[in-house]
Parts: sequence; C-alpha cells; structure tokens
Amino acid sequence: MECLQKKAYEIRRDVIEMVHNSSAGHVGGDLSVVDILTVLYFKVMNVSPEKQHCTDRDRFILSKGHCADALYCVLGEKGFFDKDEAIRLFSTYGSRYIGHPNIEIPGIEINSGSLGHGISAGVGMALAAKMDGKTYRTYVVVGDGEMAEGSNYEGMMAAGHYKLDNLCVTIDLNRLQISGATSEVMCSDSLSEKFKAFGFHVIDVWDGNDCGQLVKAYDEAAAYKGRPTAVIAHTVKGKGISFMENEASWHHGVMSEEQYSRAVKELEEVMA
Ligand SMILES: Cc1ncc(C[n+]2csc(CCOP(=O)(O)OP(=O)(O)O)c2C)c(N)n1
Ligand SMILES: [Mg+2]
Repeated sequence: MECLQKKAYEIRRDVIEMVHNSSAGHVGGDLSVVDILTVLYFKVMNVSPEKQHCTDRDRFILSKGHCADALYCVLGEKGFFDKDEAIRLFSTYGSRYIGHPNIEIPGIEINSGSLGHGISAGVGMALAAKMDGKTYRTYVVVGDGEMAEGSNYEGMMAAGHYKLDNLCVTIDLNRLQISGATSEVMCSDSLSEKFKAFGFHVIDVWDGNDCGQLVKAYDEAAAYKGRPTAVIAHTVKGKGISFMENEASWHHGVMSEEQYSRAVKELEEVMA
C-alpha cells in the first residue's frame, strides 16, 4: 500500500479507538474525510507544530466540524499534541478535546461545528493574505449535507468576486448527512455547476478516498491562477469498515464491543 494511503488507514485505526473509547464522535464522516485530511496535512499544506505561529503557514478550516475527532487524530499524528492523550480524553468532562474543533487546541485555526461558516471564514483568511501580500494558502473542507446552508453561497460568491486563487474548498461528497441521503433531506446535486457559476475552478475527484487522486487535485489547485478552486471529492461515508459504509445510522453511531473488534480486524487486514 502506498505510504500516504497507509497513513490514512493508521489514522482510521486511531479514529476507531477514539470513538470507541469515548462512545462519542462522528465516525461515518470521520472515515469519509480521513484521506482528505491526511493528504492535506502530510503532503499539501505548509503546516507544522514548529510553524504554528508563523504568519506564512497555510490555513485550514474543518467546516464540517462534527468530524473534530478525525482532525484531532491527524493533528496528533502530525505532532501538534500528544495523540494518545487526545484519544484518551476526547469528549470527557473538562477535556479540551471537545466534540467540535476549538482554538484552545494547538493547530486549530478557528472554532467550527455550526455548519455553513467555513467558506466565509476561509474567504476572509484568503483575502487577508492578498491584502497583506502573503503567500499562504487557505483550505476549507465542507460536507455535502452542509451545502444546504445558504451562507455557503454568499461565501462562494465573495470568493469568486475577489478571484481568490489562494483558496481551495473541498467538498466531502459522501451523499449522506445526519438523517439520511442528501437527495432526500436536501438535494445537493450539481455542485460542480453551482461552484462554477460563482467563479470557481472545479476539479472532480472520482475516488475521494484515494490519496493519489487527491494529491493530483491539490497540485492542480495550487497551480491554477485567477480563480478559487473547489475539489469535489466523491467519498464513501464510513469508508474502510464494511458495516459502516454508506449507512446513515453510522453518522454518530456507537460501536458494541463486537463491532469494535470487527472494525479493528478489518483495518488491520487492509494494513497488513
Ligand atoms: C448550523 C447547523 N445545523 C445543524 C447541525 C447538525 N448537524 C450536525 S452534522 C449534520 C449533517 C452534516 O452532513 P454532512 O455535511 O454531509 O457531513 P458528513 O456526511 O460528512 O458527516 C447536521 C445537520 C449543525 N451542526 N449545524
Ligand atoms: Mg455528507
């Protein structure tokens, strides 16, 4: 297995541990976004614990903030804090590792979890870079269910208006949201056309759980000048655990001991 993909699977393993340990978290969306986060943090973005106060660091916003547990596992793996401590303390009373990202945690740029704000916040960061003559790039990850929030479209309009080619929005398109299929809850079809209409360069990644395909897309985004980029990543919610894949009930499902053992076994077989 390719090195980056292997890391994504190791992080999946951490996510399963964190979610099982806490009986909390959003395992379905974590497993769909893990490859995107792994590629961004370990291949694409100029971020590190040493550079966390450097003004030229790239900026990252997990707009689908309910998947904080996946982000904590990635940030821990990257060395921003003790990953084992985060796994142990996630969602426990008094812990800073709460269920949605917050800026008390090293590496987190902005609080999120109230869906629909990440694109606008990213526009602000990207516009600030242009105004200050800085070269950093801003990366935002949104969910497809989240695209039902109207505020996203104001952010997209501003990104296109200001030609923010230093902004890259990734849509984790897993076709499910909290209570069922996006097609039933609130249709999120034609996202490519919607982003294009607001002036984005759009890249479809047909397997958004394939690190190789994601790396290519982010290389193209970084090279593209004059427009912001939207990477539409076609993912599988619950990816990697057979009984969780494409099942809305695993949005924030809690595993029994037997399910936990099966999940660990399945991941270890892939990584072997
Ligand atoms: C403003 C707001 N409304 C509702 C919610 C409750 N909520 C949490 S997750 C979620 C579904 C998100 O679905 P999607 O963006 O597709 O995420 P994913 O499938 O990647 O988990 C909802 C509605 C919220 N967090 N914020
Ligand atoms: Mg979704």
